Amino acid sequence: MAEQNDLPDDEEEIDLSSLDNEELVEQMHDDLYDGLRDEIIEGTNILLERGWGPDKVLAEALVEGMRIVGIDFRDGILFVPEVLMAANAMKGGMSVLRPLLVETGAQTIGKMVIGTVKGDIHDIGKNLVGMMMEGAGFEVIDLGINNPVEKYLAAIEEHKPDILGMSALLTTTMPYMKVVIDTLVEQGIRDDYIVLVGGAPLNEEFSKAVGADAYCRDAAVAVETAKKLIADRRAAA
Ligand code: B1M
Repeated sequence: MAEQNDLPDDEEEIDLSSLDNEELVEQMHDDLYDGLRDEIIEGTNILLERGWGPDKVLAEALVEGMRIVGIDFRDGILFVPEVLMAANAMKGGMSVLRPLLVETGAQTIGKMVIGTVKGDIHDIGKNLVGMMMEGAGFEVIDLGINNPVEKYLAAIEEHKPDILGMSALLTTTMPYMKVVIDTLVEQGIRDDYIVLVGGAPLNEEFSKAVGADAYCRDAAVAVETAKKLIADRRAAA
């Protein structure tokens, strides 16, 4: 019989250090799903102490966990607040790993510059996309909100990303995406980048009309699309 002060089974504290590696990685997937930042930081540190390389911890514990989150977000099982919490937990793990990854020079999947277009200050969706992309192993350079074309151009010149991502939430600001893409065309650099666009008022047709490579309905689709287009591009090269 359970003692009076025992926690119910699903609230029992788990001693992460008592788990073997396989159990710990599985537990970290669950903790990411539940947005438990402190547990993710602890699990990350335990795996590192057991001799795992930062790239292995990133791939097997964090990225794989966020992949599961991404699938359930895409399928309508998880919603924005839960994904933001998962992304925040992921960021906790990343804060431990980032300096180590820089040291070891581990390869990221690709690089993306992302920003909300000029005149638009909505950034919740963009931030979610950035976090999910980081979770999937991309390096993300976030330009924030209200970006004029010059800011995008300076950023792609400086960071040489694979992907330029733009977000817009207003019907009055979404046409600005065409201004940016037309400028890339004028400068003869359009094909140097994969251009992805997103935001609630956009759709596939709009994305084609402005000359983007793809419209991303949500953050999970952004990750899938980015991975696919980068793989296609590398295969073609
Ligand atoms: Co504003 N707002 N807002 N707003 N706001 C909307 C967009 C609106 C639809 C509300 C409404 O009237 N029903 C409406 C737009 C109407 C229209 O254009 N037809 C509107 C308006 C009118 C305004 C103001 C003009 C209001 C005013 O001041 N009179 C003003 C505009 C200010 C400006 O930008 N210049 C304004 C201001 C604000 C707040 C500051 C109060 C706040 C923003 C806070 C912030 O972002 N930090 C706000 C909010 C919160 C909203 C709503 C309620 C929610 C937006 C949101 O965060 N959604 C919104 C109504 C709605 O959409 N239901 C509304 C959650 C987010 C996770 O979804 O951003 O769609 P979303 O992102 C998704 C996908 O779209 C996609 O992935 C994300 C994650 O799955 N995605 C990308 C997004 N960007 C991507 C980029 C990619 C890929 C995928 O790149 C590769």
